[in-house]
Amino acid sequence: GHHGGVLWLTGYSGAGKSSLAMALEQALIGLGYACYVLDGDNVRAGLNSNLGFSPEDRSENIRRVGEVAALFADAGLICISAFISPYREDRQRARQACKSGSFHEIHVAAALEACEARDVKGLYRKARAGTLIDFTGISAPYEAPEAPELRLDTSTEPLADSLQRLLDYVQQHFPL
Ligand code: GGZ
Repeated sequence: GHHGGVLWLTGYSGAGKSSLAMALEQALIGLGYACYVLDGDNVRAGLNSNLGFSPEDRSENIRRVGEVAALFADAGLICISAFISPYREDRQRARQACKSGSFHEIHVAAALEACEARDVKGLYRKARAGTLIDFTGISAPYEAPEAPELRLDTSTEPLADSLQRLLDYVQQHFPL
């Protein structure tokens, strides 16, 4: 069997992090990997239900997710985390919470313009209108990774191609 590890997806809202994470999880399970996705749906609803989107709350959100991801990796799973995680320092701290070499930063690098143009949930529109404050890319910062282990541009490449490159990456780094 494979060793545990963390695939840390970071990028704007609407970049495709959750879609990629879910599709990757299904593909990996089909190949015989043990994996689990952490995202806003299962973490912000429970463990982090007391946190919002202020800079402090985002940092605490990512600190806890980093610790949980490290635990899943220790348990032998491939933990796929899908959070904006806008601050470089917070992602660095998540990396340090994990065993050396087990943390893989994946920049889901869809351009902000593409995410805003799609605006699947209408959040960018609300952010522009000022009814949604502190919105990443519009009224809150996003610090792009400088040296991610992998970068996927989901705004110029079909999601299926990004998924395949991610799958190749995992199979290379986590031999069965
Ligand atoms: C950014 C927000 C905000 C603000 C609500 N800024 O596209 P979504 O809807 O489904 O994913 C976004 C999600 C971001 O939560 P994270 O836990 O990933 O953020 S962080 O890592 O920064 O802690 C978006 C929704 O929550 N959302 N308000 N102000 N995204």
